[in-house]
Amino acid sequence: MTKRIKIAFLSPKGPLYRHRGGIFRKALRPSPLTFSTLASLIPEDIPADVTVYDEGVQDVDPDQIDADLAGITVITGNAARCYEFAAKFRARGIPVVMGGPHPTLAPDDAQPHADAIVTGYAEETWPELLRDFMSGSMKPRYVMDPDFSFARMKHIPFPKREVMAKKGYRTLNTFEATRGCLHDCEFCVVPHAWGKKPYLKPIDHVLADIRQMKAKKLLFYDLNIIASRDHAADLFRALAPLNVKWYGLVTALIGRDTELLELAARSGCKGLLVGFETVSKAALADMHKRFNDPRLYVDFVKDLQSLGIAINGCFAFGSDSDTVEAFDEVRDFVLEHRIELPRFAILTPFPGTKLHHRLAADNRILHKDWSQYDGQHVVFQPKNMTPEELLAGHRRVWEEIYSYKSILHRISGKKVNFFLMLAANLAYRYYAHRLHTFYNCNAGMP
Ligand code: B12
Ligand code: SF4
Repeated sequence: MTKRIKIAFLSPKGPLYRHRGGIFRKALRPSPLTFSTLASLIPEDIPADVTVYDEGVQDVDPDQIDADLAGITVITGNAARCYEFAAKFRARGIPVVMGGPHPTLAPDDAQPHADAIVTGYAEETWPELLRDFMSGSMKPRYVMDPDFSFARMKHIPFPKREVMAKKGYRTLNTFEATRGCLHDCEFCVVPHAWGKKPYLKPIDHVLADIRQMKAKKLLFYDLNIIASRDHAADLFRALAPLNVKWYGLVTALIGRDTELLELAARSGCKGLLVGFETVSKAALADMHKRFNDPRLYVDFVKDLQSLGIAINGCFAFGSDSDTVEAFDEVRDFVLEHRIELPRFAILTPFPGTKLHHRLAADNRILHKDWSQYDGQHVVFQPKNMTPEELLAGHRRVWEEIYSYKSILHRISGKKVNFFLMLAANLAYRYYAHRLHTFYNCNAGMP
């Protein structure tokens, strides 16, 4: 009989995302799909006990974890902490497997810290790795086949959300209808990590998953749910009769497609995360994101608001065209158009991205302390301001936008759910006014 194995899945976190802190007793975080997906892919003939340790919602002491195999998910911002955890497991003879965006983007960086790394999506490679592990022949690296698609999987299992249950997430109702994106924004990890194409899940499968979860309020983790326009339209049509409320991520291109936007609204869309990035045409050109047109933002925002869709608007500071004026320009846009839930990042040259290569070629990468590659630190030399100005301007915008007065101004008297928006704004406010306490740093430099 095959021996039963204990698999510990770990998601170490950087300080801002580590559990505790915040104003609410329960984490507002929805459950990631990483480990529920990996758990569902464990072949049936490999009996395994899976335990998930997520520092986003619990304290984790790797020295106390008993396992035959540790699987760690690594994003760049938490890579240093992942490596710390991995060293502790390996010192006790527990083999470590790493996967996720960072090993995919920078495999040679992750490799020395793990017994095996998995790059790209792991639907095919993780089961193969487990079989090799059971036969004592685990290889150091498993690479996603470039032709991987959901269509060629014989069976797509539903994520095993029970492995995430009772951990204090706000909801387990997270889903994905697609992965990847077809655009090629210079700063984005997605085209480099997974190629410029969307990976589409069959709509029947997505709907069956939503039904079996009896989900009425749900979140799509898709990086750009409209990456395939036809798939998105079919999905929205199919969602409509379910009478659900959903939240997801899109590009501003949805604003130019009235039919798609109305379909989204009719299907129960109540909130969209939109990458506006900036209100400057020149900065958008720097980012290779010319498909965003700031002249159309105003109407787009109005359209979403009239459909009762709340906007989680994302902005990034630090492009080559940005001067110190950029902070006030973005702040004024957010206030004037009353973006319900804005968030601001400092442009971050994640390894592997075109932005990273360009800045490295120009000798503008200040350091590779990955713990500061989190969108909140300055890790490169900006063109038209100093690193200190970039850090200070970004912080100032967070603080000004998350004053009580600004919160009420942005969310009152709208079609969106006021109490939900208030709770989300207060949670952001907590961090907005404490960024410096989470990051005990000087201009982002180590
Ligand atoms: C939930 C989420 C979070 C959560 C938790 C993420 C975590 N892992 O710790 C929170 C809110 C904490 C978070 C924070 C941030 N996030 Co985030 N997040 C996501 C999100 C939306 C969903 C993750 C998910 O469930 N995906 C679905 C699962 C099925 O896919 P997956 O995780 O990629 O896993 C597959 C493979 O990668 C692989 N795999 C992954 N891990 C492992 C491990 C093993 C052992 C194996 C074998 C395989 C494997 O197998 C899975 C099946 O194929 C993703 C976007 C996305 N859609 O993936 C971004 C994403 C991971 N986040 C990203 C970023 C940039 C951030 C932030 C910097 C954002 C910010 N500005 O604050 C911070 C990080 C700060 C920090 N210091 O750590 C980037 C990663 C970039 C990078 N270079 O690392 C992503 C890809 C989004 C993007 N558009 O670029 N995030
Ligand atoms: S549209 Fe979004 S997900 Fe797609 S490449 Fe650009 S930033 Fe990345």
